[in-house]
Parts: sequence; C-alpha cells; structure tokens
Amino acid sequence: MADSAPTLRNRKPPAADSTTASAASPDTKKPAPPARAGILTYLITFLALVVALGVTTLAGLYLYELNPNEYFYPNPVPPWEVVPGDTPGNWTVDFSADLEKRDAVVAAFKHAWLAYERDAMGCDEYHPIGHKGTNLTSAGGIGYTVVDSLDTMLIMGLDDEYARARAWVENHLSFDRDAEFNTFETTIRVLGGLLSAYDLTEGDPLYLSLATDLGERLLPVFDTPAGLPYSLVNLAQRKGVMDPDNRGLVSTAEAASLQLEFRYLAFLTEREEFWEKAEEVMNVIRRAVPSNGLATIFMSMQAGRFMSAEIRLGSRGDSYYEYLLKQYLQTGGIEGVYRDMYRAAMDGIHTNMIGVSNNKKLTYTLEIHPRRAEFNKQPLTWVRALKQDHLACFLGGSLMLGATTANSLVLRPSIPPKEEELDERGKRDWATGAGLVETCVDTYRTASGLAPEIVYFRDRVESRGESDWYIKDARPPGEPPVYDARYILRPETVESLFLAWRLTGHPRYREYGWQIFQAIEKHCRVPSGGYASVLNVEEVPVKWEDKMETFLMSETLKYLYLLFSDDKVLPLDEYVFNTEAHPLPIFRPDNIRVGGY
Ligand code: DMJ
Repeated sequence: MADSAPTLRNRKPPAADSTTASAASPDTKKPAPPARAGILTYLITFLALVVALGVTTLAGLYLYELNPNEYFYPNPVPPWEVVPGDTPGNWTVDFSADLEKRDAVVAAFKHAWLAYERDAMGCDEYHPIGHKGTNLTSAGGIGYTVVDSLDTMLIMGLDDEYARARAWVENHLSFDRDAEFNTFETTIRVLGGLLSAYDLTEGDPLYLSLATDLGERLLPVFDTPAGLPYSLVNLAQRKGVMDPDNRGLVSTAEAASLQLEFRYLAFLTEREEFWEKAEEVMNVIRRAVPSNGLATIFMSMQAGRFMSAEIRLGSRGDSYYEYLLKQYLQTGGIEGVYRDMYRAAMDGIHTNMIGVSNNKKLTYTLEIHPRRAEFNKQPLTWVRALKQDHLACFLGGSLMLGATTANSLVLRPSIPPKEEELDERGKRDWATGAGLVETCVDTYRTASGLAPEIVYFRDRVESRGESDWYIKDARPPGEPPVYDARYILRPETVESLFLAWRLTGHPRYREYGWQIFQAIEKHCRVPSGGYASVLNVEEVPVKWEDKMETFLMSETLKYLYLLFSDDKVLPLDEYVFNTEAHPLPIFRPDNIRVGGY
C-alpha cells in the first residue's frame, strides 16, 4: 500500500502536455490557436495581474488601517544635523541672561509660592482655586511642596521666601509619619530637595540631618527577596510595603530612579549602606535586562525579573533611561557600566521605538505592547502603539546630553558639537534628540498653546491632509474632556529646551520656552494666586482642575529660569539634575567603594 500511495517523494512526474500527447494520439489533436487568440490571452493575463495587484494593495491598506501597529516599517536613521533645519554657524552663541524673561519667570514663581504660603503653608499639595492645601496621608505632611521648592528659591535668589521656607523646615518638618508614602516620589521630591538645598547652601547641616533621617527611614524598602524596593514605605515604622494595586510588582522607573539621591547621601555621610542598597537594584536590573536594552515597565520583586508589560519612555519607564545616563555622569564618567547600559538602551530604542511622522517628518517615540491572543495559549507577540506621553519629552534633551558626554570623542565638545567630535552613536542620538525636542514643541501647537498629556501619531494611511498627531477620543469643546487632553504643568519639554539651549546656544530654544511660558501664564495662572492644571488644551477659554502640582515650582519654573539665565548658573559639567530637577553636584566617590563592574 505504502509503495503505491502518492506521496510527495514517490509522486510520478505529471503527464506530458497535450501538444506532446497529440503526437501519439492523433484523435485528440486540437488545431493550433490563431495568433489573435494569443494576444488576447496575454492581454487578459496582464489585466488579471493589474486587478490582482490592486486588490492586494487595497487589502493591505485595509489591514493596515485595522491595526497600524503591526505594519512593518523600517526605523529611520536620522541624518546628522546640529539643529533641525540649521547649519552650524548660522547663529551666534550668546549665553548672557535674558533678564526681562528671567524676571518674568521669577515673578511667576512668586505668584505660585506666595499663594501656597498664604493658603496652605506646610501642606503636601496645593489647590489654588479652593485656596486650600491637603496632605498625602492623614498622618500629616512630609514637606512635599516646601522641600521640593527650596532649591528653586535659592537659585532664583528669593532670600525672604527662602528664609521663611527654611524656618518651616526647621520648626515643623517631621518624617515620623505613621502612614504609607510612595518610595519613589518621596525620594525624588523630598530627599532630592533636601540634598540640593544642602549643596546650594554650601552645607547647611539642617538639610543633611533631615536627609539622613529620611534616608534611614527609606532604607528598609530594599529588604526584599531580590533587593528591588517596595513601592511604598511607612516612614514611622521604617517598613517597606507592597503596592496593593500591583502586588508583587514594582515599576521599573520607580525602582531605578532612587540611585542619584542615595548615592549622593552615601557620599556625604560616608555610609556605604545607602550606596550599596541603591546600587544592588541596578545589579539586578543589569542581569535581567535583555540584550536589546529595553526594559518593560514592571519587575517581579520576588524573582528580580522583568514581567511581560509595556515598554515605554513615558509613565513607569521614563526615568529608568534617564538615570542610566545620569549615574554615569554623577561620578564623572568612572562607572562605565552605566554608560554601557545606557548605550544598549539607546540602541534598542533606535531600533524599535522611534518613528517619523508623514507630513512634518516629526521624530517621535512609540511604545511596544505585549499581546497574547486566545486566552494566553498563543506565544507572546509585541505590537507597536504610536503613543507618546508628555513624560517621554525628557528624552530629547537627555539624548543630546548623552551624545556630548557618553558618546563624545573629545572631553569637552564644542557648543554646538562638531560632527567629528561625536562617535556614530553620538551623532545618531544627537539628531534624534534634536528632532524629539521639535516634536515635543509641536505638541504645544494647540488652541491653548499647551501640550496634552498623551498624543498618538497617525499612520501613513490616515495622515493625508491631517495633522501628524492627535488626542485619542478627543471630545468637542463643552463636553467632558478625556484624560489625555490635559496639561498638568509638566516640565519635560522645557527641561529638554534648557538642555538643548545649553548644548547648542541656539536662540530658537529660548523662543520656544518663552512661548510655552506665555501659554502657562495665559491659561494656568489663577488671578488670586497659584497656577491650575488645564483639563483640555484644545478648549479655550480653558477649564481648570484645582491642583497645582509640586513640580511646577521644582521643575517647570526652574528649567524656564535656567533657560533665560546665563550659563554660569548650574553648569552641566558640574551638576546632574535628578528627575525632579534637583541639581546634585558631580563628585568622585573616593570615600565609597564603587561596584557595579
Ligand atoms: C516629576 O515628578 C518627575 O519628573 C518624574 O520623573 C516624572 N513626573 C513628574 C513630572 O512630570
């Protein structure tokens, strides 16, 4: 049976064609087709091919519309450009302060601070429309707003305001609060704020003593199976607490954005435990991160591994990438391990997470989402989401900074850097960074001149005649707005503008910053004092949410002030800014054992 069965192996060659057969069987012989019939056959075949091609293309486009994220397109390799659209030498680098604009920013800070001081002094958060403050927990405040604002007052030279704020810190601030606080937020805002104040006051012992107290209370968060920190901490009980919303998981950005603060505290106090605990988190991540350098936004605290979750440069991902570079910079470039991790991550981002829009050719960041179909039976696949959080706008300036430090061929690149001063990665990162800055500025081109919290970029089919990005599910003015449409006084774009300005000296960055500042003044400023968040950036007159985020005074107004100051204020080769814009000095940790190699 097996022998006679027609399998692929033993299948006989096909019968000879009819022309050949006709020689052996004259009865079946057919007349040869006339020449006209041959032309017709070719014509029909040609038409059929054209139709088939059309149908396939349309089907392809249809599928693309259904799921644009799965459509393959190669990532662009941006050309080297010092500033998009400009050639070097087209502008004069002049870092002198723009006093008028700088003073306008100081006036804005005072408008925010004085209202807070009047209505809510000492409270963690401020609600300028209701004229009241609230605390993060019922156990009492932890100086969230006051400490977050100290260094901005010192930098701006607001002596009277600063003196009153310091007095409050000295007389009222206590971390003996029996409640759960977010580990990351407490570290970047409060510990970071105290450490910056300590440096800028040239060693006021009040701040180091409070920073040490807070550091000790935070330290138990690292006592976990893998050494990754608990998301929450009870400051009075000195105990790490699992996040009830994400049991067993910690977000990557939150775990990997404590290091600048704990390392500087270790340096100041000469206590290695602060260094080691923070560094161990990075060791766990270094062992767990895939070779493409891309980290998902959640890690398992038990296993010290990355979970299948989104990969993004926005929420829960952002400052992981930011701190890779900044840890390398913080110790003056002696910890090559962080430069290597940073380079790997930027390689992965360029291969997988950068897109270019169709109309304006805007460079944007996209996200990668896991997808497991059929109730988890299918293998995991990854799809792209053309989504960019405002939070991701830190990356433009960060890439430019990384290009001139971690990827520079010379110790001190020119301003702006020359092509031959950067290695291949440096040129790539510089071009992408400068492009991202333009894109983030473009997202401020709305009815209010403020940028939305989240934008989506259009795929190539939808984009004809339409803008490059949009607010998903946006509702017309008058209807309740979607979450993505809000502007909550975020700093990331002005942060990138400040870095781009310091690294290029190009006046366009000051112009962009001024436009953004004016939009904040026009739409967020509450006449009776303070600034409010805007619910829909496309609806004018705007509607407010009654909240003034602490990062307005610690980040947004500080970066705007620095943008209009001269370049002697906090030079980039002497300071790294933590992710809440608290400047920390670059140091050589001679008194600390530096591991990580
Ligand atoms: C700040 O608290 C920090 O910049 C953090 O890294 C991200 N979110 C806010 C500002 O948007």
